[in-house]
Amino acid sequence: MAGILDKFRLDGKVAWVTGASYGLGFAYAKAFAEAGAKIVFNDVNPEHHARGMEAYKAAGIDAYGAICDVTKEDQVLKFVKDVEENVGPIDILVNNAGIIKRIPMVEMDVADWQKVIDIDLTGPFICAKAVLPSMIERGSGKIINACSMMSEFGRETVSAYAAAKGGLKMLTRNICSEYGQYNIQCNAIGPGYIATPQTAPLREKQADGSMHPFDRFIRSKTPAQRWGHTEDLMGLAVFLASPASDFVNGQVVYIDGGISAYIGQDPSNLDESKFKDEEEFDIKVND
Ligand code: NAP
Ligand code: GCO
Repeated sequence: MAGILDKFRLDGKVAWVTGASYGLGFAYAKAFAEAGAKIVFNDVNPEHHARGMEAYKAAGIDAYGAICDVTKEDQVLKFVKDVEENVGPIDILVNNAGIIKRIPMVEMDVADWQKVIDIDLTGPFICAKAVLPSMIERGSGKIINACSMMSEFGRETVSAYAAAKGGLKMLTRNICSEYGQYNIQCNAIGPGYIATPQTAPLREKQADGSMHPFDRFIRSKTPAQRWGHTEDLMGLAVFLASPASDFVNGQVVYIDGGISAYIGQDPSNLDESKFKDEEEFDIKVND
């Protein structure tokens, strides 16, 4: 008799995580592998991709990886065709690849705006469109989008990113609405502030060795007074990729340590001596 934990297994499934050489994407893929899935991933930076392949190997994961830019539909269609030929049809897509540019809106070039929109919103459209026909034909599929606190809240300097992540929330709901009839579930993970290369600039120590003002700020907005870690998100990723979530559709599940439920406290009240330094990363991503 199958038990409840079997519902969280991914045995025999092919999971594609975009932008998964490191960061949250790597954590999602590692969790899927532990649940039994075959992992495929893509990236754009050849050096990062090579490091990613090594990291999967070191973790005992026989991942299929390729260089593929999610904003280029021809590259995505070739990637999906190669995966179907070499691995099998894609059962789970995680639209994880994403960038951020922190620039005051009035100073932001249209080119910078467009790059963020292309990668963070159009990329998920292109990748979902590439896998949906096969999911429809097979009568099942899971699509998980990478939303964000910025799917709900704005903040200074992240106009393009917030617009993209807000749009991605609605794309999630629309894929649910249009394709739920084919037993396809499209949901989103909404992480809070997680320690990865993308957020490393927000934690950099100041010249005098003191805490980055944003680091102190975000801890004052988080009940647990800490940054999230990639491990914190792995359980939710497996849940949304597995049969355990077959009746969950069109949802953004926020996993933010309580930020979205808490008005926050005066950052000067925080006892900095309690804080542990976050992991440092040697991968620098664009800002
Ligand atoms: P990250 O450390 O910056 O990693 C981003 C990944 O996306 C990298 O592997 C990067 O590959 C890849 N990528 C960028 N542009 C691409 C493109 N055009 N085609 C294919 N891959 C591309 O980011 P992260 O912190 O792990 O975040 C992952 C996702 O979660 C992002 O969508 C982010 O917006 C979202 N998110 C993050 C947080 C957080 O606090 N960290 C919170 C909420 C949501 P290369 O290295 O090859 O460029
Ligand atoms: C920022 C951060 C955030 C996180 C994440 C929060 O500059 O505010 O980069 O946007 O990346 O999206 O959920």
